[in-house]
Amino acid sequence: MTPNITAFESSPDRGRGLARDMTVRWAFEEVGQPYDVRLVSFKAMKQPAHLALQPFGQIPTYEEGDLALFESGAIVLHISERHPGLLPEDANARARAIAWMFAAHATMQPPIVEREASILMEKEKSWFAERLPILDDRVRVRLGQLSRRLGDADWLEGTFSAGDLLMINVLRRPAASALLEDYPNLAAYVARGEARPAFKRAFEAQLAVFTGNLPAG
Ligand code: GTB
Repeated sequence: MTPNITAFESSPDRGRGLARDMTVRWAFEEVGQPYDVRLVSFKAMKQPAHLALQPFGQIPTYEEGDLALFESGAIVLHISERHPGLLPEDANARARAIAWMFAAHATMQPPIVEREASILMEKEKSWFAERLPILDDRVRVRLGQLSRRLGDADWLEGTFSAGDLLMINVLRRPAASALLEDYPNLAAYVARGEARPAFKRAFEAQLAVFTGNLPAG
């Protein structure tokens, strides 16, 4: 059975691959699993049918047979456990790759999302100019730590894993990528991820939703 995911019918990122369906699409492409996409409007995301799948009224969701999942990290973990390619066979290496998945979403992402939300929603506030450097510093602390850990390595734990996939998607968020020029090894790490054929296929697929060039059928 082909799994089905949801994505924005009309993405506010204008096809830049910043919404979380990109993460899931990339994972599918890495493991060679075909998938279907159901596009949803902002209105439909808040209706009971979608809330039954995603209690917070967001995309992406994942459905396959009797299984319905939400949270992009959980979906990528599920895909990685079902198919070879994104998690090492060795139990300890696998556990460490999963630790990096949690690190991406639970440690790196919060200050990045906080900076993003402030830039989007607080720009007109009298205190914004004072707050922004504080938020920048919080992101820089995490970028610096990650940069030191990655060093000259290509990937976080030897071979490319679901941990890298989630981490690179977090670093692609504008609130992080805007600061990456001060961390050349992280900028190169993101570029390496984006150069992967699976990333490119996922990117083209989400872009086709925006341009209207969807494959027939
Ligand atoms: N923790 C959840 C997960 O990882 O799955 C977060 C899911 C989430 O944030 N979904 C967003 C959503 O559905 C889309 S990705 N938002 C609608 C809502 O909450 O009402 C976040 C996102 C949205 C838009 C851009 N953009 O335009 O650049 C980038 C990222």
